[in-house]
Amino acid sequence: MHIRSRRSWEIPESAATPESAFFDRRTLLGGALGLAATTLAGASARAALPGEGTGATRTADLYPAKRNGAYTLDRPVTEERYSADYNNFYEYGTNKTVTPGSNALKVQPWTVAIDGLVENPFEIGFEDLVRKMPLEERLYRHRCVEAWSMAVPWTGFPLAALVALVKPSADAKYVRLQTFFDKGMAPGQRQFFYPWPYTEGLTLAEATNDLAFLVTGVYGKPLLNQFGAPLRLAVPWKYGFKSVKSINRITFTAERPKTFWEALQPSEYGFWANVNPAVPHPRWSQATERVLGTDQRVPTLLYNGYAEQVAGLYKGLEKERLFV
Ligand SMILES: Nc1nc2c(c(=O)[nH]1)N[C@H]1C(S)=C(S)[C@@H](COP(=O)(O)O)O[C@H]1N2
Ligand SMILES: [Mo]
Repeated sequence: MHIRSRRSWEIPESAATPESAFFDRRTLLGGALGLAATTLAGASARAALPGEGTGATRTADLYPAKRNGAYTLDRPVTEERYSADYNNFYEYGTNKTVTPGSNALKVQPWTVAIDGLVENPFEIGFEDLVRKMPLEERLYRHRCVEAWSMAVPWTGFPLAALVALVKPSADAKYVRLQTFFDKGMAPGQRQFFYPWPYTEGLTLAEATNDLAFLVTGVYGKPLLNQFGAPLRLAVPWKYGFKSVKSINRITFTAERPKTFWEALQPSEYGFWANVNPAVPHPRWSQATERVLGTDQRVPTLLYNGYAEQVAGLYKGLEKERLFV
């Protein structure tokens, strides 16, 4: 499954590919079933170029959105041809080439349910939701736990704007965000040993921090499927696995949500997962990162460079495993 030609710049991750390494072990157990599912996906979806397979949400008129100049970068924006061709999206396979398979993701119609401990639970069509929200473009860094990174112009709206709309009740302490669950649309979800649907969570304080962003587009147009269309999260001070894709349910809870990766391997992928170069992953260093589209490794920054905005969220939580 992972046998394919690699470009030279991809090699560093073969040493540090936590999610795949874990998967490989399980695949041996899953055996033929896993293979059959993957082959099926390959057969039904012809190879697509980055840029194909989406735009189906009828929201293209909203792009490009005005850039919010408050969010700047210390590095050039990663070219789309790199970021759109090197993705983690386990619903469509465990190597980085998910674009052809993710053509099977149908984003129209798409409904988002907002429920749990809120005054105003509701279900809303994706298009209606986007048209209610203040769309803007922000330049964000993204740091995968596997030690690669990119810098992208996301379009979306603050998660805080959604929280304000639904009015969580006093006992709501966390926000759980979930990906769709549809084995017909995502062959990876037939891998029964994964705790589908992909689930992530934030404290309410994190969710209402300015940086927590619900993303609907990138590079000045609606999200391509492989980026997690039509709606994904971007929490750039945390490792990339927190930025859950293709969200269709957002639930406010009193208990800390059990996340997909935490359920699989809690010692390696915890709830907090804040970026910290000084705290190594149990199997590799997090001190540096390879920037997609380059051969360069650059130093990784505390909270991925966003310490000023988010460090205060963690006062009093020093006993927690904030950086794993
Ligand atoms: N539903 C879902 N969301 C997901 C993932 C996934 O496999 N499934 N992978 C995560 C990981 S590990 C990373 S690094 C980012 C990758 O985002 P990108 O492919 O847009 O770069 O998505 C995150 N969100
Ligand atoms: Mo990741």
